[in-house]
Amino acid sequence: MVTYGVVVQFGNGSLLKSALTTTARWGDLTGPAIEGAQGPPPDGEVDFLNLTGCVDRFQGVSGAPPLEWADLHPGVPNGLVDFNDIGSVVDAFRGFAYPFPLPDPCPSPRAAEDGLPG
Ligand SMILES: [Ca+2]
Repeated sequence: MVTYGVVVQFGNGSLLKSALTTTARWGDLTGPAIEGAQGPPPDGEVDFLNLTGCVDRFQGVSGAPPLEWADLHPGVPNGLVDFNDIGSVVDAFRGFAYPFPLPDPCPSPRAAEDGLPG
């Protein structure tokens, strides 16, 4: 899991104060069902539920996790959920490390909190 600070810079150069967000654990794309929720959010566990969630997204099943959560392969999402994504969930379930290069470093969370670039 990685925490990012997000800062928006408008065309006039003004900055919108940021928010911090943390990625889900590798392979964790859903959690237990929540009544009335479409695609329950990740719960910190990588278990069989995540595998079935990815298969459900592949098959277009109603209530499956969103594409953005199930698109685990390649490292830069390709907008598709296919057998490579399902295989990535299996690999994560088996305890394999995240296989893709990490993105370039982002500004520190403190700089993001202050609304500062870089
Ligand atoms: Ca994919």
